[in-house]
Amino acid sequence: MNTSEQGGSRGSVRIIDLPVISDRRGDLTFVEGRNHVPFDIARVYYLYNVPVDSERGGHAHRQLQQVVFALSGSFCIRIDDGHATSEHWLRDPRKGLLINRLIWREMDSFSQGAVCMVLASHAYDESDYIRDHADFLATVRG
Ligand code: T46
Repeated sequence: MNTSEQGGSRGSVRIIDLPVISDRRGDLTFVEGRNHVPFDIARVYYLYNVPVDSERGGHAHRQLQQVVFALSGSFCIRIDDGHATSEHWLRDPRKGLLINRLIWREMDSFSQGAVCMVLASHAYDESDYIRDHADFLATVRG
């Protein structure tokens, strides 16, 4: 993962390294809730068949925590915590990006055939989304 930041991350996101067990049959990586990720995993979803010019995200969550992985291929996640921005390239299935609550995220630059897997702390709830950036800034800046 290449990570570049403008103004520091302020703890809003961090990289999570998962274990890997390798032998002549290939690599095996596993993830356990409340061990490798700091929450019980309530939901798993994945993005695939994503056009290379697609832009996803463009929202924040009021309560949801998530860890995002590139299981295959690569893509970029742009992070805004309301005070600083950072850019994170995901391309290693052993490394995930933990995104805490009240973080704006945008995703683009998907490679051909990229697969994005997300581990989430809660079930899907549309009322948890903040989909307007001005509302997001007003919420985090209080
Ligand atoms: C996020 C990024 C990384 C559901 O019905 N259940 C679900 O679990 C999810 C994730 C979505 N949906 C519905 C809601 C929309 O009607 O699927 C549709 C597409 O969702 P959305 O436009 O939010 O997809 P992305 O890729 O922009 O964002 C998703 C997650 O929603 C979001 O939490 O952080 O992936």
